[in-house]
Amino acid sequence: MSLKADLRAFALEAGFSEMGVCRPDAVPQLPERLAAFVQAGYHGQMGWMAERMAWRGDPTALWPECKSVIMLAEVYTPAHDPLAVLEQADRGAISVYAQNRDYHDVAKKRLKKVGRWLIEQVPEAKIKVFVDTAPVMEKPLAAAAGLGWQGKHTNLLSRDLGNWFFLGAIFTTIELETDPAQAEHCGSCRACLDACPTDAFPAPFQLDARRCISYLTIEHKGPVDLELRAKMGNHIYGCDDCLAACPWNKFAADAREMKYAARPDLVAPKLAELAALDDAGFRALFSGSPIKRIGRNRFVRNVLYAIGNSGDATLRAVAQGLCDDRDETVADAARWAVGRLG
Ligand code: B12
Ligand code: SF4
Ligand code: SF4
Repeated sequence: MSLKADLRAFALEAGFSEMGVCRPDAVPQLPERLAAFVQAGYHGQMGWMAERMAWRGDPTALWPECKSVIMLAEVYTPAHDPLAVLEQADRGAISVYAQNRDYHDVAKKRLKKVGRWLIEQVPEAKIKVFVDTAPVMEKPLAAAAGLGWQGKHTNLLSRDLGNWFFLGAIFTTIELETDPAQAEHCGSCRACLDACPTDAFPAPFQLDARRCISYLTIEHKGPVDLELRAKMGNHIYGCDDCLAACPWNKFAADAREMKYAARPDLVAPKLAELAALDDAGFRALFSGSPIKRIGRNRFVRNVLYAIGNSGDATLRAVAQGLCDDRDETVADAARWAVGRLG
């Protein structure tokens, strides 16, 4: 077998569900599209997207020695219906990807394992591994590497995997054979666009992150606009509504990593209990989880927005108890929730 075929076999055995390869300059439209996104202000407070745009938009600038980009898919398909919790107003909805261990740690470990194997085969080669946080546009690169296509919800999906998968990248100085890009199979479907509670898609294939609940609950600091917080429902960390709507999930591959299997206490946690978390309680509950990153204050802010949207008058006292919270954004959210529950 060729080095690439052996590499793919090793990556699949290690737990990834698909692998593809492209050249670092495979998507010449990247700088222009990234610039259009940032110029429109769609990145909101994610100032890091506007910084290092030269690297983010062009992998050859990030690492000039790179000859191949190896893109890998790490599946986390839920075993339960992720939309069921949206019907339970006294419960919080945590997106599927955050219901157990942090994928940044899990996928990076696996990428390093695959990278080490590659170096063992070609000792003079160099590699760099990336998951999410580096200035690398993983979705268009994965599309160029043949892992799937960017759907109208902007995430990568494929006919074999559905859309519940993370992406990871290995950049290498080895020139591996590339894979053909896949055709787009969204057709006339617009289920994801119609499912979005906040109308965050200005057009198909484009997202205004400032309106996306995932951004609002995870990235946005300070109070959320009144118009948007009322549309957040009981989403308290991330959002899966557009992903869950996609008909290609009928063919979704099963998750292979038990570390992503939902923790029972995070599938539909009680808002009243989450609102009572102090710093220590928050850190203990979310140790090893991606949720830990946003800290107690932003999390409790989100929980209070969900309480305000619950229509459940029994939760009014919970919000009342936080109206004088030391964090001004939490106190503002609490007063808003009390007002909504009248
Ligand atoms: C910033 C970011 C966010 C932001 C902004 C999302 C966005 N769509 O840009 C926020 C916080 C909102 C977010 C949310 C989520 N994210 Co996020 N996020 C990222 C991150 C760090 C960068 C993405 C980026 O570069 N955006 C900039 C824009 C310009 O790029 P783009 O989305 O590819 O946009 C393209 C289109 O607009 C296209 N375009 C424009 N016009 C047209 C027209 C046509 C016809 C076409 C075809 C294309 C096109 O050009 C752009 C460039 O290709 C990546 C990790 C990484 N380093 O890549 C993860 C990543 C994209 N996120 C991921 C996930 C899982 C999520 C969530 C599902 C999490 C959740 N459950 O809450 C949601 C999904 C929300 C959504 N519908 O996108 C995964 C997606 C995996 C996958 N299968 O695609 C990634 C890859 C992380 C990872 N390593 O797995 N995320
Ligand atoms: S993640 Fe939720 S809010 Fe964001 S675009 Fe998808 S459906 Fe809309
Ligand atoms: S829901 Fe429909 S339009 Fe959206 S990504 Fe899936 S197939 Fe494409």
